[in-house]
Amino acid sequence: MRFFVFFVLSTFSVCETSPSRSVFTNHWAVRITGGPEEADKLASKYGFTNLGQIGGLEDHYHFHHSRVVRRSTFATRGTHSFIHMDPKVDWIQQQIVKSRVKRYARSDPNFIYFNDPKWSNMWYIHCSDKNSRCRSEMNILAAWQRGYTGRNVVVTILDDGIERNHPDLAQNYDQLASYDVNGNDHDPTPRYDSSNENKHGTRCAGEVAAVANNSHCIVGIAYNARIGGIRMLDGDVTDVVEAKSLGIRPDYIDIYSASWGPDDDGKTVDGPGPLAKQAFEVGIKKGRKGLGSIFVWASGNGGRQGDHCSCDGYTNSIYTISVSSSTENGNKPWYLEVCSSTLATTYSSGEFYDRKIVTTDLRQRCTDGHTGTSVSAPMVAGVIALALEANPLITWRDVQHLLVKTSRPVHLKANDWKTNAAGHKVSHLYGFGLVDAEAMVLEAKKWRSVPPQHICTKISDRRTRYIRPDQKLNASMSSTGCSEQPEQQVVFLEHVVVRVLIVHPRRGDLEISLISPSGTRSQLLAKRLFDNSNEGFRNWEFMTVHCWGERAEGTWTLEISDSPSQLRNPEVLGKLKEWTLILYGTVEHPYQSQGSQHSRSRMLEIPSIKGPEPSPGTPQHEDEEEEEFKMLFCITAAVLFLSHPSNVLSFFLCFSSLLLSFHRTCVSHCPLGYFENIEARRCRRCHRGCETCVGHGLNECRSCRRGLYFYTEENSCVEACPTSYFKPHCILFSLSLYLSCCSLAGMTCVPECANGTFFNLEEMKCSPCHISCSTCTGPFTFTSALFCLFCYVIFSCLMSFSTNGIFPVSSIDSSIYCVPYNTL
Ligand SMILES: *[C@@H]1O[C@H](CO)[C@@H](O)[C@H](O)[C@H]1NC(C)=O
Ligand SMILES: *[C@@H]1O[C@H](CO)[C@@H](O)[C@H](O)[C@H]1NC(C)=O
Ligand SMILES: *[C@@H]1O[C@H](CO)[C@@H](O)[C@H](O)[C@H]1NC(C)=O
Ligand SMILES: [Ca+2]
Ligand SMILES: [Ca+2]
Ligand SMILES: [Ca+2]
Repeated sequence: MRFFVFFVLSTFSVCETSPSRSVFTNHWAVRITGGPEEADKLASKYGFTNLGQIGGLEDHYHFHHSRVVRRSTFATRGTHSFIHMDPKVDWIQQQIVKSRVKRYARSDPNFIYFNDPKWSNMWYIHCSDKNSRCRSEMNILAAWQRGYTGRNVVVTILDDGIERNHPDLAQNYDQLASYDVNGNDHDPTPRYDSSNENKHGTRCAGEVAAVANNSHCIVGIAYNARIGGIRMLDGDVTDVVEAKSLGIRPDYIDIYSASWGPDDDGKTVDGPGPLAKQAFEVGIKKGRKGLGSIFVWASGNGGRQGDHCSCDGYTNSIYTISVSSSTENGNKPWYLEVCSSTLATTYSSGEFYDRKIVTTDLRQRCTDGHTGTSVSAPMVAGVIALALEANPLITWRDVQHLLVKTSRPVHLKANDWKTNAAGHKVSHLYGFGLVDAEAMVLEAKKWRSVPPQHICTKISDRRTRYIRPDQKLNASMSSTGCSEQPEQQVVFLEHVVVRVLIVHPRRGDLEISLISPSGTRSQLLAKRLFDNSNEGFRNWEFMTVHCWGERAEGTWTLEISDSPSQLRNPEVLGKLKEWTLILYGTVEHPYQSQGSQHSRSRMLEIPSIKGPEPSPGTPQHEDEEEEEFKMLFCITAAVLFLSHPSNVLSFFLCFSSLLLSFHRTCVSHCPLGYFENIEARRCRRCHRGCETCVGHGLNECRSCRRGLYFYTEENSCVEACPTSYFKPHCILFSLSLYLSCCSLAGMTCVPECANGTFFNLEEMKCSPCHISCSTCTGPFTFTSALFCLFCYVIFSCLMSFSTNGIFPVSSIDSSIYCVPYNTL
């Protein structure tokens, strides 16, 4: 069967115009027994032309229907479709221009080939492999193809040094962007020891600016940028060391990338001291000749310890761009720290079977084992370097606006994605989502600086409020956005900071949320299992970016809850003594200053049936047919409504969607079912069944509407997964799939086994759990290596598995081992 499908495909794909689009053709393959005469008869009965037998395949005919739309994105309906039900037809299939063609499209003629040996392993930049593990949504290649490679931009890595004579760094190494704060000299070369402890800075530097096409190691994201290193982590880090490091040559260095911070132990609350704080402020005010230094920060690796990045004053600062990580499959990595100050995300490592990052390594080597959020800060620094090349005049705040505007959720999985009142999708795991280098350079190119930053501060009264374990404490404050003081007035929000003075017997028991006037809820603090401190929060500042673009005016509510752990006397109550709301933002709409010739470009239009906008290669028919279908559906809904008034909802929905399609509307984000065509500034329809997509072909889906399953191999949405493919992503069954599913709690991808049993991969059947588990996902053994692996998996699947069980520990290099809980 396969053979003739390809035969038909190759016959028709060559004469079609756009090989990258996957659509239904007006050709069918039919199996009819009874000879050519019978086939002819059936063809004419339903209005087809029989083009004869398909190659050497007996009883298989090629039918053509001239009155059916030649290229359509969905299976067409009409009297011809009744042939499907004719008993004389054994089998019939409308031909689709599908993945065969698509895969050729992947080796697109513009594809850049570099001779660097690890180029093919740089999965987060390009798709060189033909399998479905292709992940290129950071669009770095596309930014390069537009000519941006970081030229004339200077980046430095604040870390444990940089191997300046590394063959993949030497050419871009910049002495003037470097300093050794630990050694107090101008040479940031790391200190070598047998464990290669000081490899971190060199690894980060390569990600940003490793030299391209030099037959060595990798290609940096901004491979023509200048790269320096500030050696400051290899020694006692003090406030002075930090302040010095953050303030080195602010007029020369554009971007500072830092992948370090306070201990990620889940119990520390710490941030910049008074000098480092001043260094940040001086940097954003005076750096880059007044445009502001750009500080990029890793959000932290304390996920396993239940750390929350809001307790890290560096990532939490409005002056740093805090960056999170996601695995290649869009899963939450074990080290990820959740908090509301995270702005954007890049790919990084995940479980041991997920791919890691390749980069330059100490001793002139190359590694494919770079991991954690340390990966993500330099990646974003590289992407910002591309944007600064596109427009060197953007300010430190413009850079943050650009990231808010262009980062996307794509396939990053989190259960807290929400759309704020300004239309931005945001999550506590990933901020505004995966960075998009191409969108960054395109936006940067035409960007006009946002209006000046205003700061509106309001302090609560000094009334002590008790935090009772059984009841949430709600403290509200109404704000005018300082409308009475023009110098401070904020109408449109950027960052929001809440400073709290809380006295509490056990800090780790607290949870704090902030609800904006528009109803957006930011979690400022989550419970931290290991935080036993009785110090409370003494004027600690929590920050959220989740209200970005919303209006400042209205009632703000701080919600505090306390769930006493067994380690404390629940009779002792915590107290909120004072809180301060600090709103940052602008009076004018930040994007109105973009000027009239630019403002239109900020909007994407939803197409209408009146829209005279057939794009090249897109048949007009499909929209018309769909509208016709919609109209018919609406009429049906109207009739139903008239006879049964309880059907009012579908009637209403239908008409509102019809109205939407008749009127062009400007929106800041395309609705579900549409994708942004940036060049045409339009929202275009995804293929039917797709909820999100990157194009409107059948194989360009990224997620599916309810009731359909995402078929990963083909990027399409199907009603049922093919055999041996499992829901919800129709992935071929494999060990790594099985393990990765476990971290997607609640998703079924292995055969379901009864409670107390698990799916045994060796025996391919359900087997009983170890006696200690009520539920499990794997066997339980203390001897084999599998034990660790499954201990780990058990943990990711069953969050409650803790006190009397095994607790998994994992180092940053993903060597996984398990220890009994008590010994921790
Ligand atoms: C890299 O160098 C090779 C020659 O070694 C050349 O064929 C190729 O086009 C270069 N790639 C780029 C992107 O410049
Ligand atoms: C605070 O608000 C929540 C709902 O957001 C409510 O459940 C709770 O009872 C309120 N607490 C008090 C003390 O009113
Ligand atoms: C297993 O137990 C859970 C609750 O403990 C229940 O919801 C579920 O239906 C049970 N599954 C089976 C297959 O018995
Ligand atoms: Ca030195
Ligand atoms: Ca290289
Ligand atoms: Ca942390």
